[in-house]
Amino acid sequence: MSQQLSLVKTSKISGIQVILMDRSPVNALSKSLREAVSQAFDEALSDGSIKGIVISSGKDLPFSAGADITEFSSPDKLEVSSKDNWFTVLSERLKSSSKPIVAAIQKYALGGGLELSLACDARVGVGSLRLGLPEVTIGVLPGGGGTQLLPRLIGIEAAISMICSGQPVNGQKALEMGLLDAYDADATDVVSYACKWLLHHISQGTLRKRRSDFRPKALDELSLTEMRKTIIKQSRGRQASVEAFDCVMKSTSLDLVEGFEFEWQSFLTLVSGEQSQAMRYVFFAERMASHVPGVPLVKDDGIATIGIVGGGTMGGGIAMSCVQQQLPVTLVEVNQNQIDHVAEIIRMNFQSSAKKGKFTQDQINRWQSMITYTTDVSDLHQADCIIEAVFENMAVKKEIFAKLDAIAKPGCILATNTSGLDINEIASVTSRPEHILGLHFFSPANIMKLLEVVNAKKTDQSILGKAISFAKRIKKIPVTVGVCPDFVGNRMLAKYLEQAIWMLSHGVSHHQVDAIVYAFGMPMGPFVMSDMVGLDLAVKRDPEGDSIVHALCAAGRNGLKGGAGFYDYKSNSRVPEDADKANQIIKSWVDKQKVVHSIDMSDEDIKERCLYALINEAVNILHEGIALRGSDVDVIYVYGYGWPPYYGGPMWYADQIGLKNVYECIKKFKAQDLKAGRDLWHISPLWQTLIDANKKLSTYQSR
Ligand code: 3H9
Repeated sequence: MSQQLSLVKTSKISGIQVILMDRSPVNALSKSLREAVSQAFDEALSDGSIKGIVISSGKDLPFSAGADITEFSSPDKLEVSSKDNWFTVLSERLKSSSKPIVAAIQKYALGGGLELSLACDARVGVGSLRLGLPEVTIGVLPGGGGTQLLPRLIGIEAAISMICSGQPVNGQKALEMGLLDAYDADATDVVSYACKWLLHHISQGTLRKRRSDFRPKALDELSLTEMRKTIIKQSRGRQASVEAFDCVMKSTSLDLVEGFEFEWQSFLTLVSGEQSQAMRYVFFAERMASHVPGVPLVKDDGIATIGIVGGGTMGGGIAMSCVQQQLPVTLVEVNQNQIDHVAEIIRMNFQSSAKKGKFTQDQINRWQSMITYTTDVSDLHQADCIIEAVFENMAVKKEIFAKLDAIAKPGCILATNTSGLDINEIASVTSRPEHILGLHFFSPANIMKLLEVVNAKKTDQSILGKAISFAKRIKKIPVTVGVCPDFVGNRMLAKYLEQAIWMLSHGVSHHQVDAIVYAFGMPMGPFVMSDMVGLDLAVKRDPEGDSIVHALCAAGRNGLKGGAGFYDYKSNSRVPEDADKANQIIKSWVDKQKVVHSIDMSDEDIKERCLYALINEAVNILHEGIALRGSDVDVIYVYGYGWPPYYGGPMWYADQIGLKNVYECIKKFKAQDLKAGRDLWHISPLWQTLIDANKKLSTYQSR
């Protein structure tokens, strides 16, 4: 007989009690779901006719995405001691249970979901699976016993790798490392698979009880110190990874109950800390970015085939992203040489990921065979979405769009990957501007998650909805923006680079700026980044200009790819090294500048000038309605430019400093710069409006 509890469904199969968690969409373990699971366990334990228990998820639902993150901001939902923490209480209760309990996992078991399964005697899974403890990615650590139970199951080193990186493993890997006891990639019915497995082991008496009664082998002192140093270096300021490491280490010296308590206190400290609050904000901001008022979100974008025009770095990367999600691509290049070149680059990129163990050779072969190359644009007549990815030249793009308009089938989405040209102008050469939009991928397009979806003046909103859904399908994070030169991310970046270069004229060195920005937490400073992108790109965009970048390029220093830019680079190295030649070029360029009044800049000024230039431009962008929300800007900066997620993004960061403080500082910089002969800060009236209303940038919505 089947019993219906609100969030849990139970049934009995051959003496096995099956408990199915049923909370859409991801089985987040909210307080109410936890209570329902507890109640179902109690009933199963007290029923004499039950031989064993299987816990799983309702049809089509994942096992669980872990604790309900929305509850982390309500202290009443979090208990003060591990003795009251549901996860660890349950873990202890299950340990003492006389009946074997198996977690039957489909789709994914993450965070508290995986911890729930670790409390069981065994774990089995079917189909494509992800198992992981991603807590550090939202600034906390596994607080449901994971740091104590996982090392006992799979060993210290493997547990550290999973917990401190937050990266999940797939089903096969989980089986090999002992995280799963049984796995069938081809099976579809996880409950019957688990029941069969459990009944077999009960009949044979071969089920081992959970291995929680021993302590994992400790690392020797030297390895421990080295490993901790590596974690500190890799985590770059993220407290949670280091705290998680320390918790895992405690599993070698504390018994389980003491270990749970140590872990829980660390969890409580982190969850109320600034880093986790910022990272949880980013988590929800990312999801909110897909919701645009007036844009219908579609489950099925109707896109089955993709056309790409241009097989440069961007076109090749976009093709890789599409085929990895089973979307066949037809790629157009100008001649056979170019086709051979792009095919080879794609092959090499896939191979290098295969060497790192990310993909199998079979997958790569299949993906490569899904790309058809051609020199004839009319071969794209069947494509459902065509992405133009040629170099940044308006005349060339217009010519291509006129051709695409002539051959594309009705309803086809026509997208340009321009990083900043006027999409309205591009659309104007076609008879169907409502089908035209921007898909601004970031380089390398097969790796970078951010995608600016550019809503042009005449773009049909249902087409925009399809483009957002397509972006998610190819595992990108879409943020919708309006048309303006450089859109959102690069427009902000231009002001940041402008400040960085301006500071050189005031006796600040490029090394100093880069070191300060890096120490703040960005992946690299503005000058290292410029070298990486290529200085010649800026010169191509503005050949008549007269900047430090032009001076360096004139001396043959185009950036990293040529081994020389603001810095020198050894062959095959990305490590910037001090370059006398560049220093001389910079010095003579600075000497030529007509700075009427030199400004004294402290390290703090340098940091603020860089960061506030970004923030100030974002406020202009929000005021113009080019970005919809402050949180969208933050998503763009975290996922497109490496802003440290524990500072939430530029808008969240400004809120923490206090908008009035940031505003006053910007006004001070503007006054200083005006006195020195330049007007670099355009200050939007939105600043004063927000300050007067005591509002925040991170929650601001422009319409
Ligand atoms: C934890 O477990 C702590 C424990 O160790 C100890 C505690 C004591 N909570 O991403 P999607 C929502 S910490 C609440 O669009 P997908 C999400 O906001 C947790 N809500 O789908 C969205 O809502 P909306 C450790 C959650 O298929 C909807 O579900 N776990 C949670 O692309 C659909 O999500 C994690 O860090 C949650 N845990 O991806 C995993 N998860 O529709 C976090 C999702 O209103 N979650 N929602 O926008 C993920 O990584 C992805 O959401 C997941 C699904 C891979 C699960």
